Parts: sequence; C-alpha cells; structure tokens
Amino acid sequence: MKVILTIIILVIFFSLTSVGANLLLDQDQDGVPDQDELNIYFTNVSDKDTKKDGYSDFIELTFGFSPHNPEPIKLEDNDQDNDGLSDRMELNFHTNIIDPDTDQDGFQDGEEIANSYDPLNKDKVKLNKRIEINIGAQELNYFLKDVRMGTTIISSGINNSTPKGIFEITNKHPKAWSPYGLWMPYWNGLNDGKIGIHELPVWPSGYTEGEDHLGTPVSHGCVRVGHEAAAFLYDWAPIGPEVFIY
Ligand SMILES: [Ca+2]
Ligand SMILES: [Ca+2]
Ligand SMILES: [Ca+2]
Ligand SMILES: [Ca+2]
Repeated sequence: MKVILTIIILVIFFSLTSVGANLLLDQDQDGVPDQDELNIYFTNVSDKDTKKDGYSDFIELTFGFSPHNPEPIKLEDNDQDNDGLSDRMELNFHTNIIDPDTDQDGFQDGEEIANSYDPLNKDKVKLNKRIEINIGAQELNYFLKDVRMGTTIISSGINNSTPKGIFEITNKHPKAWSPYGLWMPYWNGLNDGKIGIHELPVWPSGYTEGEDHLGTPVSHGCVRVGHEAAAFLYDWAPIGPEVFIY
C-alpha cells in the first residue's frame, strides 16, 4: 500500500514538474516558446518555419506577418479563419486565429466584436467602450475593451477651451442646437452637455463648415469630427462610455 502511494505521489510530482518545464520549452528553437505556438499562434512546435517559406515563425511574427498564409501578408491584412476579424485583432482580443468561433456560442469572433460582445464568453456580455481625445495631437481614439478600434482627426476648442479630464457621454441628440447659433449634428454631450463631440457645425443657412478645420483647434470648446466619423461614433457610443480628454 505504502509503495503504491509513493508511486502515485511520484507520478503526480513528475507530471507537475514537466508541465512547469513545458512552459519554457522551445522544441524547434525558433524563439517562439511551445506554449505560445500551441495556444496563441497555432504554429508548428517542431518546425521553425511552419509555412516553409524560408522565414522562421519568429521572424514572421516579429515583423508582423502571418505565419500561416502562404502569401507574405501582414497580420492586420490576414483573416486566417475567415471570421471577419483580422489575425492582428484576434491577437489583441486573445481570440483564436484559426477558429472562427472561439467561445463556441454560435457567433463568429468578427460578428461578436462588430456588435461589441465578448468573443471569449458564451454569455451575452458586452465589452467596455472608451474614447480618448488627445488635444495636442488633435486626435480621437476609440477603444473596445483595451483594444484601439479606430482613430479620427478632430478640431477642439480654441485657446485651450476644451476641458481636460475624465467625462462620460451623458446625452445624445441627432442634431443639437448651439447657443452660438449653429446646428451640431451627431451630438454626444459630455459634462452635462456643457461640451460635446459632434460633426462639423452647420449654419442656419445650411452651410457646413469645411473639413479643412480638422486638425486645428477652432471650436468654442466642443470636439468636432468629420462627417463619416461623427455618424459612426454617434451610432457606436451609447450613453455612458468614459471619455478621457488629455
Ligand atoms: Ca518554437
Ligand atoms: Ca480571423
Ligand atoms: Ca477567430
Ligand atoms: Ca463566439
């Protein structure tokens, strides 16, 4: 009995230590650890060059190329599993680059991200949305979870009139009226509506201010964006997301 127990303990001990050692293993010595080849990139752990094009998996990944597609194609331009999400975005969201439905809930990874659902959770869980506005760069970036989904050029307030800090989208209106006598289409109000993110303003005559203002602070404090970006952000952002202005 004692011998059997000792054997069981020894077996458990060695299986645990070998799991520990496996975490650091790099069988094919290509610089990409086995655990990453197996769980992240789905490349060949016993062949330095999974797709046999003369470049090792490590070199391809380091320079941002797909280690699977036979063509020399960047991770952001390749969708290895055809699920509507590029390999680059899959790596950012920690989804599976060779399985279209990582959480096996019947919805493809790309579809889940497009609708802001968590592709790693079978339950219908929404991912957090956040907007960041960089006054110095005159740039707005929007994030899903911690992944930057896009960027657009802005025009903020002249003479530093756009307040810095953390705000929330507190109200929305398809076409808000400004006390300065202008329409502000696609209005996302921040700070109780004292300022907002909106499309280039439209004068009562119907004249829309030109996109050439974008990139230069000219507003009374609001954050102006171009037509396409304004329409997109209005639909994308509900009431609630954090807006960090710095
Ligand atoms: Ca390797
Ligand atoms: Ca994909
Ligand atoms: Ca996938
Ligand atoms: Ca899914």
